[in-house]
Amino acid sequence: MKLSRRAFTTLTGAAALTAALPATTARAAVADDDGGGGAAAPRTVGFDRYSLLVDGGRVPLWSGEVHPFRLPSPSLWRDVLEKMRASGYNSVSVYASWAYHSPAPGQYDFKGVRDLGRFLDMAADAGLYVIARPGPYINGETDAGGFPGWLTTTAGRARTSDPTYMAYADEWLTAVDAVIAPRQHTTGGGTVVLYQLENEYASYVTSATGRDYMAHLYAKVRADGIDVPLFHNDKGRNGYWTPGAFDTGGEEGRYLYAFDGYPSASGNPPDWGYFGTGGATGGSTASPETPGFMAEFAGGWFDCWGGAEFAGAGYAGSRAERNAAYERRFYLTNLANGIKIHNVYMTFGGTSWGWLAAPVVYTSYDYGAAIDEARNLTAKIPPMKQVGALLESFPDLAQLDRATDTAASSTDVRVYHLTNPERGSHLYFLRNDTAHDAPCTLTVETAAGPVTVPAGGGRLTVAAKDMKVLATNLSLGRRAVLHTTAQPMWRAGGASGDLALFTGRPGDAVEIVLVSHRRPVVRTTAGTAESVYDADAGTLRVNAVLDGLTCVRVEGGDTAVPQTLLLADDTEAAALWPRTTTEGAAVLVRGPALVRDARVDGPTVHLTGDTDAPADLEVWATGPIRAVRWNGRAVPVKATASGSLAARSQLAGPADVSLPELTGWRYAPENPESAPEFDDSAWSTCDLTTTHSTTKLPAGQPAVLFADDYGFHYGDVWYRSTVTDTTDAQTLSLSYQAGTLGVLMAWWDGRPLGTHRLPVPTKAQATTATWSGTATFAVPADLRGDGPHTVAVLVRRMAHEEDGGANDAFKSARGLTAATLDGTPLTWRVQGATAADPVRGPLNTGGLYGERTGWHLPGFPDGKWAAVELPYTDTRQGVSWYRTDFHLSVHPGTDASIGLTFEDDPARPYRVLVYLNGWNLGQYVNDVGPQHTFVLPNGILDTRGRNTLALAVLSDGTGPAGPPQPALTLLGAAAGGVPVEKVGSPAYRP
Ligand code: IPT
Repeated sequence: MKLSRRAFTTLTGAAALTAALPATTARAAVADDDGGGGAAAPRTVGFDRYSLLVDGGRVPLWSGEVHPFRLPSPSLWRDVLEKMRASGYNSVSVYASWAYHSPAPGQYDFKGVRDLGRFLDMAADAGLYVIARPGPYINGETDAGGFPGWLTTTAGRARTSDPTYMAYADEWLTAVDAVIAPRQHTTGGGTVVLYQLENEYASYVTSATGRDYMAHLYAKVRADGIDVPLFHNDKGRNGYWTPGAFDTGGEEGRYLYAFDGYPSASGNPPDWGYFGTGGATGGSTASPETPGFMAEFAGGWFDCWGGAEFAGAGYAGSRAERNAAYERRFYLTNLANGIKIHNVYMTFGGTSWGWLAAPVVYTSYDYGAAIDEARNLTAKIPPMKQVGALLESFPDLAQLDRATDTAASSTDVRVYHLTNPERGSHLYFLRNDTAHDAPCTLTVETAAGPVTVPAGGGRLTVAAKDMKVLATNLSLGRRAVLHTTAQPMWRAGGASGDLALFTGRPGDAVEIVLVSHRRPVVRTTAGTAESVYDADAGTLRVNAVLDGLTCVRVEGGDTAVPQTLLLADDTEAAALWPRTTTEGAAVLVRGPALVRDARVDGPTVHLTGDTDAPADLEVWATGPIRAVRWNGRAVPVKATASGSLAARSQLAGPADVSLPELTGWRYAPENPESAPEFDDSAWSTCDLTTTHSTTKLPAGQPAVLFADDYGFHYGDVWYRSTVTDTTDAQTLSLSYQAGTLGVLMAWWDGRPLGTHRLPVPTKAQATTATWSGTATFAVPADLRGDGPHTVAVLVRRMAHEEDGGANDAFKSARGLTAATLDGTPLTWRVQGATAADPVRGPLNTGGLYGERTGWHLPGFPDGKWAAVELPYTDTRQGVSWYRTDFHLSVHPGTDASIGLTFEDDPARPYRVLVYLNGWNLGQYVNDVGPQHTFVLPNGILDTRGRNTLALAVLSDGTGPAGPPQPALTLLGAAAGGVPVEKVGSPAYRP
């Protein structure tokens, strides 16, 4: 074997890393420039066909989707963002929901839980680039796909060049762009590097309507000062809205093509055609001059009411279906296909609190994502961290061409062979689609010619339904890898030594061959490894079977600076936290559940992070360090043979969290609206005769009854009608539309007539059906006769449809659509939610009497309500409220994530709106499910103080309505966390 030294570049540690500087470093550099008064280098975001170019340097984006509006506690945004950065993501992608920020035309709210700018600032502080996706249309399983309720009543087709719609869209864009523009990497002080114009806009691709709309959005966003590259998210790789497809004012070079992918997890990962396979477009990507850009790729999937999507297993089922091996197999296939901007939808799904959820989903939007709804890092995080660190620390992956096809010795293994044209490195992505492990050998290209690996004999294994990356000609800084069968994860170099980390499945036999023209000293300081020096070839071969952590120290030889090789199996890698500190030095920390931040100050490493149990702490650094501080406290350490500092004793885990039982319940029945004597004179009269709804006014109906047309956009609506002569009255017929699981209840002179409910969706129906129904009730014989008589109707309207087809589906009516007594229409008054809560926003409450009167709020005087114990058995048709206060005293150093859990006999037909301190945190539907636990976000939940819980229970009167005794449940606990500020929760005022 003969080694050509010139076949690949061996860069020094510092130079090799500059191309992939994390955003914090970039920000720090700018701050210095400003402070020093010197001319700052121009800040640019561009791209070529390989990758994004930030300030001229290649940056592949490894991004995760998070929706600030699905976590109504700004302090916790920081928690999630820091967890992402620590877990290898370098970007976060965010939808902004127009509806969430706009209670009415012309009104835009970016305060409190709606402070999008604060979220973007936190992302920058955490060192994450931002992909901004503010709509106007987002979809995202949100009510009306993110369109505000008030837009349902406007003229003109949405998502087209209709001038009325575009004027409203402009209004939103003006408001949201004022938040985003100052936070761009280019012209602002933040890290926004990309901006999405529209989402899966597939309906008007070939018409002027669509082209004009897209051109309008492009011009509008530019006029608002958005200067970073713009893109559209194509629903699958259709080649829609590629550069040149619409007028970008001659700026094709500042517009990118992007697409999304949600392939079945049980099939094989698809190729996207970038490297000439799998595409219908003649062997190239749909947009050959722009980098492969996956604006969304499935990081899980959503579940529907009734849980049909995961056979009742809920989001645990989603997480099992798209697990860690799925992530490796599908995401590495994406990278092998040349994707360089990769966004995983969702990475933290959060909660569709209030009335945010679209008809297709229930309250939890956990999504089976890598970070769960309770903010825990799941088993899906380690692969993300492994790949994220690989992309960030090995510039080889930022620029890849397809290389000569090659095959492994086993036909079970599919090989993608790529090469970096500038660095001479080769990457082999090996995938096994079979259900059994596949041992094989592979002939790889190295600077010393072809080598069949493992060179030391035996075979390498690609696990069943899994994928891994092999590499050759890879610089570690001062030394170089000729080939490795262990997946490289991270490297860093500095004065005290170079560090390199490799990973794989537990039990994997791996081989790493280093170039070393002179014989080095090799010591295995942790675990077991075998090393063989070949003086003729000038190589050092290291073989090991992955089992926890193996540490091999290579000293002397070609350089005096030691090289530490760390070989970690996945289990061990989960507790390894590589960090490039703001000073440019790098540390690798082993042991804790999370390392949020690392700072090197002289000989001291300052670390912040979390432990979820007593944990080891061991620190490697590329510079000379002597002391370690953890969350502000000095940790006694000793130097190890592995070149690290290790804590002399374990870090403490979290304090015990004890949660009180919920007692002291107070009870009040509601719905005075059903009683004949109720005064509805202040309600709106249903007197409109025209509507912009896509639902036609039913034949024979003199007036529009749709709730939206009277300004009631979310939650429950009441209707009342007075009937005079009903001597012969027989049948009351009530037609309504309400979204999945909608409910209608009716009363005649205060007496319950019954309940009608829309069915639980099947898997197929969950995303398609409109959900309307007609209830017919017999007029009670003893309540006929001379009037007046009163009909009262409550409609639980669940959500507006989304508008994925750009066909105004979100304008489909909600509430009553038609109402007749023996064929004769009635006249109605209607009432929904009163003025929007200025703090909690328009989606927090509907039109229940208790909601209109403040029964959900802390401080409401419930002293005269009846004291009850739960479970309380109430069989009324209608609404009842239960309130209690509870006190928590979680240790201040503990981040406890707490939920509220309901368990009951599923035969009981009732549902519960859960109000914590006045915030509507979701809807429990006892006889449908599948959600039983509701996450109570800290900040709204006071973990060291008093909280008010109010439950609004809606029952159909056919059986015991509960509710059961709910329990506070601990969903996660860590010592550490972020400081949590209280979310404003205004109390009741008479
Ligand atoms: C894609 C949407 O862009 C996104 O908003 C969300 O709805 C996601 O799906 C599903 O969670 S649409 C894709 C499934 C074709």
